[in-house]
Amino acid sequence: MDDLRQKYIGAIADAADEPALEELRLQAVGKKGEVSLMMRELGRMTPDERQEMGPKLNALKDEINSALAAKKAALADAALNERLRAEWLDVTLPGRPRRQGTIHPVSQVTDEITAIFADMGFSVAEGPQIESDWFNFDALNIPPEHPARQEHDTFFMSRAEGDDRPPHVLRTHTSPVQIRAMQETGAPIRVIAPGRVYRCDYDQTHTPMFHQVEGLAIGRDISMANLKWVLEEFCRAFFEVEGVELRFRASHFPFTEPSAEVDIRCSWAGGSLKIGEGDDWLEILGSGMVHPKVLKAGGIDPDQWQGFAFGMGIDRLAMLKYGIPDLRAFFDSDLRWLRHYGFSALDVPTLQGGLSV
Ligand code: 2NL
Repeated sequence: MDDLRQKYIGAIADAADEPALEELRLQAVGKKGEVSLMMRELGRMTPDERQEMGPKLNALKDEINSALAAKKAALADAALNERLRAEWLDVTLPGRPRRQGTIHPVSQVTDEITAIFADMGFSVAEGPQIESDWFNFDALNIPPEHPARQEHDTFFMSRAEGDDRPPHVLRTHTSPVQIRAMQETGAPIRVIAPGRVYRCDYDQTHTPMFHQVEGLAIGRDISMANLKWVLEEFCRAFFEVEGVELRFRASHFPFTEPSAEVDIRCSWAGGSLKIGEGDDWLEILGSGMVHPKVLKAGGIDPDQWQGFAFGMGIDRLAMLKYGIPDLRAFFDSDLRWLRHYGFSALDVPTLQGGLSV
């Protein structure tokens, strides 16, 4: 029995892995194991022999089982240590840099608007942000003493003493871009002019720089009916609502006659804005038939040509579409809030609606 003890305790200590250990367990204390077979012999012994051998065999069995358990634990420990060594990682290494940039909502909305009007045959015109007061005002039928000049809260460029060239201003609307486009292209013409404009004003709904898009369509017989269709198509595509409803309210602008302000049907129920349903109206743009004097300033004969124009605030459209409450947030230096509204670096503006003309 001492031989048996020596044999198994030694072999267990030397076992290389768990399968080897299991093999030893079966050989020693398994059903047909050496110790188990010896225990079966007890039945054939005399009571005295049994009295002596029984406890010894039980002790041997216990001893082997303990050695197996201890070796099993030691093997598991060694395996864990090996994993810890092999899978070691340096948590102090700097992280991989992540993309931080996002598309600005104003840029995205500008692209969305451009895509929609492009589908209706409008091209994009651009022009200087510093304009002569002729292009910004006179050409738009706003003569020097016109009250609209004051209402525009214009930023004037400073002039050196004795410099009496005509005053220049930061453009207060993108209309001068369209005057230039008319002068360059003549009629017929279909353009939109998106871009930055400036007015000396600052509160929750006004920033001194904001973005406007104006549109202009001149042809032989372009009418208010065409204006109405173009604006309805635009709103349907932009707000992604099939049943948009617009309301044209008579208004006044110096550069259009007749003029209309346009409201869109909406609901403020539950504190959130829904476009295209409900009993409320939201003003979204100004429009009208281009004034003959403005056509003339653009070098177009008002006896031969006519057309419509409209203007709207891009920032406001972005706020309405994406539910952004405060205009000033757009022009903060800290743009982390953009992520809250779902603007990501990978967002690519899409062609809206699939309009056809
Ligand atoms: C508004 C109103 C408007 C225009 C802009 C325009 C341009 C030319 C000729 C005639 Cl070149 N009109 N632009 C016309 C009507 C309204 O803007 O409330 N904008 C935010």
